[in-house]
Amino acid sequence: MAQTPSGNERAAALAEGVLEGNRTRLAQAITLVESTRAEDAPVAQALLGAVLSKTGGAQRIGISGVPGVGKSTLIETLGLHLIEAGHRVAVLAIDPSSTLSGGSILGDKSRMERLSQTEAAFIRPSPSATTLGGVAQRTRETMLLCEAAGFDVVLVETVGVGQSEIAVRQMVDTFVVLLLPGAGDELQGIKKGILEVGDLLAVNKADGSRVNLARAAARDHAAAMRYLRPRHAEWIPKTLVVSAETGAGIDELWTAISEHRDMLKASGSLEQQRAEQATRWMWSLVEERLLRTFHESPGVAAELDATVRAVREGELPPGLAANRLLDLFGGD
Ligand SMILES: Nc1nc2c(ncn2[C@@H]2O[C@H](COP(=O)(O)OP(=O)(O)OP(=O)(O)O)[C@@H](O)[C@H]2O)c(=O)[nH]1
Ligand SMILES: [Mg+2]
Repeated sequence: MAQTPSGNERAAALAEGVLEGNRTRLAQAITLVESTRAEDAPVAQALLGAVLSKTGGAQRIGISGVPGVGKSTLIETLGLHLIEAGHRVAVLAIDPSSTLSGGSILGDKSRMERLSQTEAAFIRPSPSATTLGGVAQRTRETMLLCEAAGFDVVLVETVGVGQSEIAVRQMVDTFVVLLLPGAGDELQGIKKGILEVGDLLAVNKADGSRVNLARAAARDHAAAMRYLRPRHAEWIPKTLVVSAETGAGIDELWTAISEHRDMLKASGSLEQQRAEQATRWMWSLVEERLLRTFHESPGVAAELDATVRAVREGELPPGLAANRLLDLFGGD
């Protein structure tokens, strides 16, 4: 029987392939970091450790907005535009709805048909059937692998619903929020939160009969933005008008993304933001691991259901219940 390679050998071979920009190895490396098998975890971490010094080189951009706003179409148009300008573009997705519906993967690939056939692009849909935290963690690691493989622009698509958008905000340099034309009602409907995390707003579908509507929406959003406290003293989020379908305004969008990036670099905020993101990521991993260990602890597992029930029925104060569970955890 042939001897299977050790974890370290596997990690080293994959790291070498990734650093050479080998797409098959990159795909295998991503599958490894996405794996939920316990024995794969140390191999994945060894692999990430081996490529770490070659990461960080990409412009990391998040693209968010409500379902159907045109994120995938925009990524296709922007991606092709960037590749023409000599960039290598990786596209990742965090889609909490795909974990529920079994995946919008097919839809996304067909929406990015030309991009997915381009050698300078790499498209990786989000893994399904895990928690959002898990998906976000994997996407972050996938981003690092893509950087190590030489992709200099990483575009992360996420549906604009609360948590997933915050998860992406915390892994990118520039966060773009796409909006639909038609101000008024839409403006009311959009949570203030999504505007607060955006570095750039772009009203999409500004084509055909919607051009004027889109311009009006952009003006309204720009006005609304003035009431928000900017995330950076040096940057007032811009509002643009684009059409992912016709390509109108895509140049301007890229210029604005690059201006934002230049501002981050010149002010030292890029380094600071990435340092904060990395430490926050570490803490979220610590919290996740601690929580898992807590649930797996035999003492806790034996009492958990009864304790939760007692709290639900008002028989036990939550504080006391927490103390008891933690004592059980500490006693293991
Ligand atoms: N007219 C017009 N239609 C567009 C534009 N961009 C996207 N669409 C259409 O809008 C629909 C949704 O586009 P997608 O790119 O799939 O939107 P999405 O935001 O990725 O959607 P989800 O991934 O489902 O959240 C498709 O039918 C697109 O053809 C645009 O600029 N103009
Ligand atoms: Mg999409």
